[in-house]
Amino acid sequence: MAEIFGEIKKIAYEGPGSRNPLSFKHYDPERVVAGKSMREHLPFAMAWWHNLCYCGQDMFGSITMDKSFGAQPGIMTHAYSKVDAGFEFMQKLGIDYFCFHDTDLIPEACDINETNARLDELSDYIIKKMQETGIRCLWGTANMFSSPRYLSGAGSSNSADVFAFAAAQVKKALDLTVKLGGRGYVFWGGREGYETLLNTDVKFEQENVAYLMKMAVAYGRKIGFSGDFYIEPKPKEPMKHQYDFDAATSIGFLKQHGLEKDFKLNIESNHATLAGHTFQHELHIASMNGMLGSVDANSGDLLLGWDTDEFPKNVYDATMCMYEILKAGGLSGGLNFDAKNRRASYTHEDMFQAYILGMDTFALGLIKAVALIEDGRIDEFVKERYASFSTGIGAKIRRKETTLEKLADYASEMKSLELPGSGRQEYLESVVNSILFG
Ligand code: XUL
Ligand code: CO
Repeated sequence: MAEIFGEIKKIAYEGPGSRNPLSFKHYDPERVVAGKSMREHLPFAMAWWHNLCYCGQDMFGSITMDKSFGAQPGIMTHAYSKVDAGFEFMQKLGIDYFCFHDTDLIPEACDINETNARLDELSDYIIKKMQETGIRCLWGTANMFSSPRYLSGAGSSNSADVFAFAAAQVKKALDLTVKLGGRGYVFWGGREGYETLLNTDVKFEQENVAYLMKMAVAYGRKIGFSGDFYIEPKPKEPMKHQYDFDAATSIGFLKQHGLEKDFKLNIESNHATLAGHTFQHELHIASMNGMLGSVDANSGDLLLGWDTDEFPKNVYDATMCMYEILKAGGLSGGLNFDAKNRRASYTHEDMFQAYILGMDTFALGLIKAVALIEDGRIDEFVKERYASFSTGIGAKIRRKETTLEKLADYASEMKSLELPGSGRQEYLESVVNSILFG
C-alpha cells in the first residue's frame, strides 16, 4: 500500500544534540530508567479526533488542514483512509495506543442502525491493522456533545428520548471498546452541566447521569469489559457549569452514587488549569484517592480562559506529572495526547512535529521526575515537616486516641506555643530547579 506520509521516515532517537527536526532528542524508547524502559513508563496514545479529524477550523475561520489522506469522496473511503493514516502515523512515531470517540471513526448516519453498521465494518478493518502492527486501543468513548440532540446534555438531558439515545450510543461504544480490547472507557462530561438554574433541576440531572453510568458498568461487565471506566473532569466549556468540575468533585460524585469501584479518573492538564488548579494538583488528588487511571496529556495557555488543547511543552509540568505518576506506581491507563496542532501549523510534517514535541517533553519529565525522587530531598523534607506527629501527643492524634477534652488539658499545660517549622518553599523550588537545570 502506498504511504500517506511518504515524505516522512520512521522517527528515530538522535539525542539532545541533534538538529534534525524529525528526530527524538530525549525520547529513547528502549532506554531503561528506574527499572523500566521509557516505552513502558510512557504509554503514549494518539487521539483519533484531533489528529485525524480536526482540520484547523475555529470560531472565526474555516479549515486550514487537509486531512483527506488521499481518499476519494465517499463516507467509508475517507473513514478507511483515516485508519491507514493513523496506523502509519503511530508506527512511524512508535506510539503503541490510540483513543477514539465513536463519531471520530465514521460520520453518523440519520439512522442509528446504519451508524452502527458503519462502526462494525470499520472496526473490523481497525482490528486487522492492530494485528498487523501490535498497536492497541487505550480507551474508547461516545461523542454525546456534538449532535444537536445533545443541546441540553445526554445523561442530563430534559428529554427522556435523548437519554435513551445516549444510552444506545454508550452501549455501542462499549461494544467497540471491548471488540478493540480497550483498556478503559471514558465519560467526559460533554454537555452534562447547565447554563442557568432558572431552567435546571441539578439533583434530578445528576441522578440521571449517575444512572447512565451505572447501566454502562452493568452492561460493560456483562460483555466482558474488565478495564476501568473513567470520568474526565472539566470545570467549564461547553457548559458554563460542568458537573464534573474537578477531581475532588468527580470523586465525591462517584462515591455518592456507589460508582467508585468501577471508575477512576482521566486527568487532563488543560482541564486542571481551567478549574484553577495545577495539573499536579489534580493528579495528586486522584492518586491519593487511589483513582488515578489515565492522563490526557496536553497543555492550556494561562493567558486564555478556554481549552486550547496544545501539545505539552512545559518540562516543569511534565516533571511534576511524572513525579505523581511514578509515586502512584504507574498508570493503568496511558498518556493520551488530547492535543491539536495550532491552526497555522497545517502540514503533515507539523502533525509529526507536534507529537515529537509532546513525547520529548514527557521523556524529559520522566528523567527529571526520577532524578527528583532519587535525590530524595523533597520527600525527606515533607516527612520531616510532619515529624511532630511521630511521637508524644502528635502520635496519639494520629492513632485517634485523643478527645477534645484531653487536647484542651494538654494545651492548658503548654508553657509556650512555637510557630510550626518553616515551609521552606523557596528552598524546595530551588531544589527542583537544580534537578531540572543542574
Ligand atoms: C474535551 C475533551 C474530550 C475528551 C473525550 O475537552 O477533553 O476530547 O477527552 O471526550
Ligand atoms: Co480530554
